[in-house]
Amino acid sequence: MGFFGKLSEGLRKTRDSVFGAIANLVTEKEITDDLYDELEEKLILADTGADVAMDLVEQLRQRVRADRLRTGDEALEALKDILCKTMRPEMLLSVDGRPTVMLIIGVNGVGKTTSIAKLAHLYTKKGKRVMMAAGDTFRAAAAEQLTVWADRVGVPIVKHAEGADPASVIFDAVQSAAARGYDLVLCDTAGRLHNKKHLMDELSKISRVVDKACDTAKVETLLVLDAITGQNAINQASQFIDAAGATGVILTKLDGTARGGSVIGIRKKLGLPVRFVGVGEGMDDLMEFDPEAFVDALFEETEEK
Ligand SMILES: Nc1nc2c(ncn2[C@@H]2O[C@H](COP(=O)(O)OP(=O)(O)OP(=O)(O)O)[C@@H](O)[C@H]2O)c(=O)[nH]1
Ligand SMILES: [Mg+2]
Repeated sequence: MGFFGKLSEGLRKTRDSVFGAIANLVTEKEITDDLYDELEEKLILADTGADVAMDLVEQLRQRVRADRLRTGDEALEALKDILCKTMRPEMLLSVDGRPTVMLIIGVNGVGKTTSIAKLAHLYTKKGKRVMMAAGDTFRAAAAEQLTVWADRVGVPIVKHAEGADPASVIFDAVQSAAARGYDLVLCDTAGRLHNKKHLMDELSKISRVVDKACDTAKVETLLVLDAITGQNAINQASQFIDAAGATGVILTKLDGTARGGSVIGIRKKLGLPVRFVGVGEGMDDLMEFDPEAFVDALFEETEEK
């Protein structure tokens, strides 16, 4: 299955439960206040969050008025455009550091380790030389889990004994990656719920050691959020972001929810671009986030009918 097929399949529940209905609503009804109210309700059902839903509907209202849109099809195109603009990052993510170091952070069980495997696979396919660092030294089986993935994807992994200092694992990995000309170091971290101070200390230590290991390294800190918990996760993320200096989001498990609309408001709510979305458990199931493709997939089937 190609990129679009996988994305489309991963968004099937969300499309079937809400966005198909939104497309029907907007294209089949007259553009009235009732329509806007219904649209707002449906967006909230899709888990965009109430404030984001209200804002999207207001933008659509203004667009319809300003551009004198008459037909439902025109209104739907306007809505799609508004959704894309809301999600579009200011800059693309590029792996051009020497090396680029991605710290993958987030609470328990959201999909950090699996996302590292998928990222390794994705960038290996793009011809990048990728290394993993087993920075979750807290949980007994964490390094083994990552090692299984490293073998499967076919990339090297740097790991220390359980209980070792995560910063020292990451130091070794970055130093080795720089010496051996690797492009990307993917660093796993522990998912335990940190208190803010502990988290800040640990992550600032990791940043310092990355600098020390290699002063040309470029760090991206990606916060993993689980789409199944959606708005709850987003609302609890700000503390994490402040403490960890996150630069982007990976939204996982979109395939497991009918409420995948949470992705729409992330940039606005957290001030961070969504960089990748997870749509399954396999190593091919992570997509670079592309707002246009995402919106097309959300509305796909309905348009073809
Ligand atoms: N359906 C689906 N499952 C996913 C996705 N991403 C991760 N998972 C599953 O979520 C579960 C937890 O994934 P992990 O990668 O171990 O999560 P983690 O954040 O590393 O967990 P801890 O290390 O315990 O904090 C696993 O069963 C994964 O297969 C996704 O995009 N879709
Ligand atoms: Mg893990």
